Parts: sequence; structure tokens; C-alpha cells
Amino acid sequence: MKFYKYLVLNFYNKCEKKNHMIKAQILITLCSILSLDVLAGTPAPLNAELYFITPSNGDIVSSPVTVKFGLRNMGVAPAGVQVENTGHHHLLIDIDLPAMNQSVPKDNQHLHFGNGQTETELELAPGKHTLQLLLGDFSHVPHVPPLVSDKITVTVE
Ligand SMILES: [Cu+2]
Repeated sequence: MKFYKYLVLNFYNKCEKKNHMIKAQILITLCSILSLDVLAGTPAPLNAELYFITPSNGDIVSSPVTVKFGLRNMGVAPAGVQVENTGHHHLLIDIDLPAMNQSVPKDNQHLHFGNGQTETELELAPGKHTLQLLLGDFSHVPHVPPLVSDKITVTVE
């Protein structure tokens, strides 16, 4: 990426005497590269998929709820272990997605499964709850592109 930036800057310098349109075009390119760099994270394969094996959207369940995490075309590795095309699961409870370019928060609405677990027994109060999975890399940051499951709603009796 740094080499790419160097090439663009170099090209920009060479074009200094040409018209402003070219300069503007190069600046736009440069800006997009710089912001891409800021967002750069651990890459994930485009065909990877994150989903709930159980429960399903709309299920009526009783607490504790068995939640099983499904992941296709990627592997699970514990937090702290940097292996290509792997990550660990995060379960988001009754909350929207966090920022995709920083570590997933760690609290009772953002559960980390940093030992590489692929299921859990979840205590939930009676009523409706939303659940969503988000894969994180070795440092708990979502991949690029992020792996996010559908957000499902379950009703606890
Ligand atoms: Cu994590």
C-alpha cells in the first residue's frame, strides 16, 4: 500500500504542469487510497458467510438458549492467533452493529468467544431479543469486508 501511495505521489509531481482536471483526478484517487489505508484491516474471502445454525429468526425459546454459530469458507481461531482466513465469533444482543474499523466492544451486549467457541448457552430475560453475529480478527476487529450474520429476533417465554 505504501508503494502504491509513492507511485501516486510521484505521478502527481510529474503532472504538476498539466491542467487542473488531471490534478483534481489524482487528488481524488490519492484521497481514496489514503482513506482505504485508514480502513485497512484483515481481509476476508468474499465467499465467506456467517449465520446462526440455531436459533432461527422468529423462534420462541426458553432460557438458557442454545446458540450455535455457523461460518462458511473461513475458519475459527482463538483471539490473539493471527492465521489467514480465520477469526472468532462475537454475539451482539439487543444492539446494532458497532464500528467496523475498530475492536468490538466487550460488555454484556457484545460477547466475545475468544477461545474459538462455536456455540454458547445464553441466559435471556423473557420477551423479545435480537441476536446478531459478527466475526472479529485476532485483535477483535471486523474483517474487510466484515462478516456479519442476519439480525434475528427470538422471543423468550
Ligand atoms: Cu473478540
